[in-house]
Amino acid sequence: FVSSELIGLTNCELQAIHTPGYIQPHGVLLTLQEPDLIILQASQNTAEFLGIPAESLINHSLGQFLNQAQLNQLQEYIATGNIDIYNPLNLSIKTVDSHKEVECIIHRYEGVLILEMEQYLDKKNFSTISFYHLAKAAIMNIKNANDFQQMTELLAQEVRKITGYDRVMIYQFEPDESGIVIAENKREGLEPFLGLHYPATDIPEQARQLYYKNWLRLIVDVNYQPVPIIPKDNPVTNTPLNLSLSVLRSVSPIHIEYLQNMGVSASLCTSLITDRKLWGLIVCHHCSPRYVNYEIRKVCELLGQVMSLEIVNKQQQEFEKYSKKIKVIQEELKIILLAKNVNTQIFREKQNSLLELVNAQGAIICFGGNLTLVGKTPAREQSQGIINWLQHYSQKEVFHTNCLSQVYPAAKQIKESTSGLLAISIFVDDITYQIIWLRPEVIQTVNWGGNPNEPLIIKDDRKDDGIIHLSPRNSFELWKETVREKSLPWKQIEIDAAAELRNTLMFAILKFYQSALQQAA
Ligand code: BLA
Repeated sequence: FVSSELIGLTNCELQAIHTPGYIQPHGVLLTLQEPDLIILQASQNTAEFLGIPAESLINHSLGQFLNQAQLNQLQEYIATGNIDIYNPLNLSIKTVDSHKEVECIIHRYEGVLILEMEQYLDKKNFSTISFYHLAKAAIMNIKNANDFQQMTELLAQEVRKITGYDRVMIYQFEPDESGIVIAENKREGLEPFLGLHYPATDIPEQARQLYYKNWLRLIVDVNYQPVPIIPKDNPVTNTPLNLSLSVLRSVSPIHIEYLQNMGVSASLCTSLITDRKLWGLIVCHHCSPRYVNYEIRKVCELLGQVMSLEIVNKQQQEFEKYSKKIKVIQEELKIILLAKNVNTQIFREKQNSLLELVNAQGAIICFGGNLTLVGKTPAREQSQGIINWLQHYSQKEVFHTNCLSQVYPAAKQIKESTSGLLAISIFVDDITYQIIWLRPEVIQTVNWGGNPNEPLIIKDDRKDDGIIHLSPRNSFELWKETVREKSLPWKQIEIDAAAELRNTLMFAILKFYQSALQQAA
């Protein structure tokens, strides 16, 4: 449906998105020399904002448009070495004929002082409730969540309430860097993306690295004309200006095209970071251009930061719940195995426990040629084929794969039940005892967004050039290609649970042998 050649995935990896040389046009950017705050670089739209062309600002002081009191205040803040905490500074700018109120955001990055100004666009759009109250109300609501899923849903709901975007999604990264929309709050009438998966390439590595450093980014209008910064190289560092922490950074054109193709006009995106890793994103979309001021953005950032901690807590709780469940099942199987003679029938009786132990959908149990199938498995003959193959392929005590067809091509025919395999084996006296758990192909198990009974209508995003263009819908299709014949990966806790059952089984077999020997004696 979409091939990587068409969209040039490698281009994505190579793009230096932190040094685009351009900003978005809803503000101006200046870089300043310290300590006298001489302007070194300026975005080319200063004439519209300040009434002074960029060329005339360079090598001059900020005094051209700020009064002495404002300059002194600025100097004072900068001297503290901790400028960020004073953001945003509300400044009154002298223009040719009047004054203009702007929000000014300053930061220092790699030794360069960067000053950005955003004009108050449409003031009435903004809530009069203070930063503190907005954040507090949202956090209180989210804290009421009973579990992890509800927490993510409330997070999406609260962010949408505060920002007013048409759609807010919580996007979680998987271990392979692909991602899923795990919660969504949207305006009625929009196509749902809830439950859909996307390939890792949709948010390439350098973007993820940047979002780890900078928690927030805003795109006011995807149809903007990027504004160049002149001169391109910073005269102090002689390198292109690094906009990693800038609020006006111009966005990668590939991503802009992605948003355009999905009918999105504006976005706001906040990072969720846990254990020093980008865990996910809060992605807000609007169908028309949308600006939210610095304060509202900061509320979102704070929510992202607080919720990042809460995610760790809630996930730890879920993990503990799951560990407890596994322990109970282990105990149950242990008692039965040690009380009876070891035979495959035991597992037919206890099939739910056996499958739940490692979160599998089917299992093949084979003790000395005696075959039992439980749950979703291939037919007997094919199951026997897997047993025969595995005995030759791996003598490991515990063997697992989430893509069996890679090592056992015959598995292609049975991918609906058998894309992933986790096996324990015991070899005693020429007799082999094996339990093999099976998982279906991921595509068969994903939770579909929207109504699963309604057929999905996939919009063909082919344009005049015949190329299929980027959008979540067709990149979901691309993701499906990347997970063909694969199951969900086996988690370490599941592999450990299998290994522990192997120990129990081993113990039961030895006990059986011992009593057989005693009887013979
Ligand atoms: C950035 N891609 C992003 C971002 C998201 C997505 C959320 C963060 C930037 C933002 O919106 O502010 C992806 N958006 C999604 C997904 C959904 C969504 C999956 O709404 C699902 C509903 N993008 C591609 C491909 C490439 C690519 C194939 O799809 C590369 C060839 C690149 N995406 C790309 C780049 C960025 C990006 C370069 C960084 C943009 C920037 O910050 O400059």
